[in-house]
Formats: sequence, structure tokens, C-alpha cells
Amino acid sequence: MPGQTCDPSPPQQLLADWVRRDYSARTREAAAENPEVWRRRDCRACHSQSLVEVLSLGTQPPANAFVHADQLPNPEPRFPLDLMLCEDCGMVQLGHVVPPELLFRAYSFFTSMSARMTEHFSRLMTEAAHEFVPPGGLIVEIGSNDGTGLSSVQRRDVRVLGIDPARNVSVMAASRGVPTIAEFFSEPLACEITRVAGSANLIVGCNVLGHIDNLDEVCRGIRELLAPGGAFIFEVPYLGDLIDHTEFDTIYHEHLSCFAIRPLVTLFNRHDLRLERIQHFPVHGGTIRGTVVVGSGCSQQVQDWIERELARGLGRRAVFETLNHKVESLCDQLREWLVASQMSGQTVWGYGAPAKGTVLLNYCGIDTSLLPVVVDSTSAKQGLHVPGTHQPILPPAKLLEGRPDAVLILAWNHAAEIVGREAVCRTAGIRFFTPDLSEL
Ligand code: DWN
Repeated sequence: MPGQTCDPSPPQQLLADWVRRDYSARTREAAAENPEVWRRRDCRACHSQSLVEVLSLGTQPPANAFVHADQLPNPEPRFPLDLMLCEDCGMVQLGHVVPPELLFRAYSFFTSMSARMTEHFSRLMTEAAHEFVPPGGLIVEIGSNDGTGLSSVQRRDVRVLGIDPARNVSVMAASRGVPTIAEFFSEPLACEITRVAGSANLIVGCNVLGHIDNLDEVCRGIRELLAPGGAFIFEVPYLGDLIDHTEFDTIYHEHLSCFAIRPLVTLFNRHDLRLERIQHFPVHGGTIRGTVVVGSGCSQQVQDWIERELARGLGRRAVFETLNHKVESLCDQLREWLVASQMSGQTVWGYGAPAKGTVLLNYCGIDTSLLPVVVDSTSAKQGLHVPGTHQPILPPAKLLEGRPDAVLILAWNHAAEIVGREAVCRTAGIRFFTPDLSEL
């Protein structure tokens, strides 16, 4: 904020005022950038050019670009979805970048929609604040979405600040009392926050590193913003789980990187950052939480993870040859089951319209003839249609009216929560399946 003198450590209320006054005006004026997709030629973690394609999901519409009924006859944008492997550091990444302005300015995914995820992030914040944040300290969350994580910080003696480029979710966060800068995280923004609010004792970024093309910029921003003795805690879906459980539907344009530990250490070390601790959680199909501090190398615990990755060949092409076969067979089985259901007069609906559902339906070619309807509890998605395959999205309450014979849980990472919520439907005889055709 040029020309303004700032208390280096303003209280929470002043942070809220600053964000409201300065950033809401700026973001309202921000225009969409050039919508052209571009091809990345070097690795996001180490900049090697030894990139080889290991899986192609063809061309797909952006997974969260839900379609209004009056737009259905119009052609949708589609972009290549090819997974590349860096043969030097083992980083797995998309070959094409869809402009982030197109993907993230208006967002239809809200962290608060899952009680289980809300609890998960609340625990993360409580534990991390206890470990790293002194009284009066600052927590900054990158990709803070609707403020679910930061609003769960119970301590009144710490300040919180969210950063998220999606204007709609930033407004939701503000209504929860979380001042949120509706911007992409960058080094200049980190400098500005440091100047205005002081440095951060804790920086959190959950399910956000994979969304960012320029990871060097993020690391430089973290280095700039991090207070001495502070930590950056991140969560990302783990590549090992993607491969073990054939979670190919988590590959979409928003997820530019699929992380293993080895390339993460390569990336952080290039920026004087040290991966100190790794924890593994079952959420979102298998997630790793990393704790990063200023320094070099990595801890022995992290090194052990790397040894295990090397032993199982995680950064090698052969692993992806197997993955390709597993993807094909999962799709074939799923289609055969849907066709058989249709032939025997049974109806199957989808449950959840997650981004991963768009990939699954489009890649497997499951249109409205095989799966006529999808239900989802997110009101922002209801009334719209799934990108590419065009299933209408209805509220879950419609299940009991429509009485399909079976439900395919597209949001399989929330299967337990969904089945618990829809106990009445199961009692009414509706059967619930995940995409690998396990019945719940
Ligand atoms: O990184 C990302 C993550 C974490 O979340 C993204 N880029 C976008 C998003 O991915 P997703 O859309 O695949 O997320 P979910 O969490 O699998 O989406 C779940 C969907 O299911 C939501 O649309 C809400 C819906 N749902 C529901 O209808 N009833 C979820 C629950 C728990 C329910 O009970």
C-alpha cells in the first residue's frame, strides 16, 4: 500500500479492513487473461527438459466448468490432458497449462461441504498453531477457499489471513470472519503482506501446490513471508496412492502436479527450504502432509520415504505402463456394468459432481444414456450440467423421488460420509457403488 504507514503487526480487525478496502477493489477490476492453453517444456520442480509422456486422457473440458442449460448446444472448450514424467527428478506433471484465470476465479468447490474434511482441517490448524505460532503471531493460508480451515483456529491471540483467487469463495470466507485476499499467491504479494502484517509464523497450503504452475514463485514467496522459526505446512494428494488405487480421475487441468516426495525435496532445496516431516492421511484418496522449514536437505524420516519411493520405482516409466492398463480395465468394467444395467432395465444415477467425476465420465464416455442424472449437495452446482457429458445436477433429495436402482458414487473419497447421509435411500433399496464397482 504505497504512501501508507503501517503498524508492522496490526491486530486482526485491521487486517480485515485492509483486505476489504484494498483487495476487493483490485480484484473486481482484474480482467481474464489470455485464455490460450500453453505447453510446458521443462519440469516444474527441477527445470530439466527430460519430460516423457506417461499417460494421456485425451482432450477434456475443464473439470469444474459446469454448464448452464442454455449453453448446452454450444461447443465447450477442451484442452489436452497429458501426464508427463521428469526422468531426472521423478516429478509427475501435466504437459499443458490452462490459464489459472479461467480455472480459479470463480470456484464451485467449497471445503466446508464435507464434515469429515472440516474436522481434518480444524485438527491441522489447531495442532500447527500450537506448535509454531506464538501469541500475537500470524497464520497465512494459501488457497484458503471458503475459510473453513482458518475459521477453525480457536485461539484469539493469533491473527489469520487467507489468500485465494476465487472471488466467490473469498466472500464466503470473509463472512466467516476470515479476511481473504482474492488473489493468486506470488512473491510480490508475500512482500506486501510482510510489509503490512509482518511475517508469518505458520503458512498453510492444502491442496493448492498442485494447482500452481510456477512453483519457484511460490517457494520464493514462502521464503519471503516465513518468520524465523516458522513453518510451511502443505497437503497434496500422494502420487503413490494415485498409482496404487488407479485414481486417474484426480488428473485434471487444475492438478498440474501429482506429487511424490523426491521431487518435492528437489524443489524445496532449490529455495533453501527443508522438508522436515511427512505424514500420511487417507483423505482425498491418500494425502501427504509436509512440514517445511528454512534450511537444506531433508530429515531422515523424509529420506526413508524417498528410499521407499525409489525401491518401488515411483519415478520410472514402468509404473505408468501398469497404470495405463489398470485405467483401461477400470473404464471397460464400469461401462460394461452400466450397459448391462441399462439392458436389464435398471437405472443408475451418479452421486456427487466433483471435478474427478467429470474426468471419469468423460474419459469412460459415460453420457446421459448410461447415467442420466447426477446429484450433489452443493447448491452452486445444482441446476447445472456436468461438463462434456451433460448430466443434469440435482439435489440429493431427488434420489428418493427418482428411485434409481443403483448409485455410482463419483465422489468416492467421501463414500463413507455419503452412505451415512443417505441411509434412508439404502433402506429404500437403492444400492451404492464406487467406480471400481465395490458395493457399500
Ligand atoms: O484439489 C481439489 C480438491 C481437494 O477438491 C480440487 N482441485 C477440487 C476439488 O476436487 P473434487 O471436486 O474432486 O472434490 P471432492 O471433495 O471430491 O468433491 C465432492 C463433491 O461431492 C462436491 O461437489 C460435494 C459433493 N458431496 C455431496 O454431494 N454430498 C460431498 C459430500 C461429502 C456429500 O455428502
